[in-house]
Amino acid sequence: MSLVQEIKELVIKGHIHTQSKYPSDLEGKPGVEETVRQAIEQKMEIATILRQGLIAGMDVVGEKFSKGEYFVPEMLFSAKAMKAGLAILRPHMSDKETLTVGKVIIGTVQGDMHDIGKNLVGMMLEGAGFEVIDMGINTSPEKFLEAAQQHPGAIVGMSALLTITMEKMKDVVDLLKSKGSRNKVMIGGAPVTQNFASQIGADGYASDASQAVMKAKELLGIKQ
Ligand code: B1M
Repeated sequence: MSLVQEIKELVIKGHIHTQSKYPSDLEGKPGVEETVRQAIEQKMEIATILRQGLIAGMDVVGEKFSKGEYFVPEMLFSAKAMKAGLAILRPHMSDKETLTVGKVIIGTVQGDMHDIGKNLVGMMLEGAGFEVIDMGINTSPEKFLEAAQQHPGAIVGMSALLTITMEKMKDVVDLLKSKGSRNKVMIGGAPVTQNFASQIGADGYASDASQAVMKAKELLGIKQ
């Protein structure tokens, strides 16, 4: 197997580094970190490592999640492995090689402290080449507006896990509209539905992290 293929497989399996105990059959064997370092030492093109290794791996993970072959824990390991590989690669990337496909501002809405799903969505988006601006939890409509104004082309992504806090999403959409924002808005979280998204005037809804990647690409007109 070529080195880049190995990186892809290691991302799919979520094996971060030699000491990682997950998955148990790979414990003690090189993970994404060591393999990405090796590829850099062998002067493999950075864009190849990124696209055909890390991103290609996360694409497969997204597909597996959509088909119900992977669940949240597997996806989290893969996303962490992808992130670890990206951290090693980043200092070697030129602007051209970062291959950012678009920007997404993402935050959990005001009054809501749940961030596991939001973080997973953020990691999957990064894995797909998006620049992610993470606003954290308990994000007020004003903070979303400020970020949207700083990044006019970015998607504003909101997550809510509580039926009472999902109402805050409407406040953000209304505030953005009242200020003439042209940022697209994508929402998600366990109580959120497509119906609710349509009701409040959000541009997109995604039920899980891999759907979020597809929806973000669709909203920015990026070929899938
Ligand atoms: Co809370 N909690 N919680 N909680 N909690 C829920 C959500 C709840 C359903 C549990 C229950 O009662 N059965 C319930 C909400 C009921 C409701 O309103 N419908 C609840 C409650 C009531 C509360 C408190 C009020 C409890 C209390 O204090 N009395 C309190 C609220 C605090 C607050 O936010 N103000 C509270 C607190 C907490 C903890 C702090 C203990 C902890 C959060 C830790 C953290 O996030 N750092 C917690 C947890 C862990 C949960 C459960 C158990 C799990 C949530 C989770 O992480 N799921 C949850 C019950 C459950 O869901 N089984 C529950 C895994 C995660 C990967 O899924 O977040 O859905 P999810 O994200 C998915 C999709 O929704 C989607 O993609 C993700 C990945 O596939 N998605 C997006 C999410 N965001 C997206 C954004 C997008 C697109 C897709 O575009 C931008």
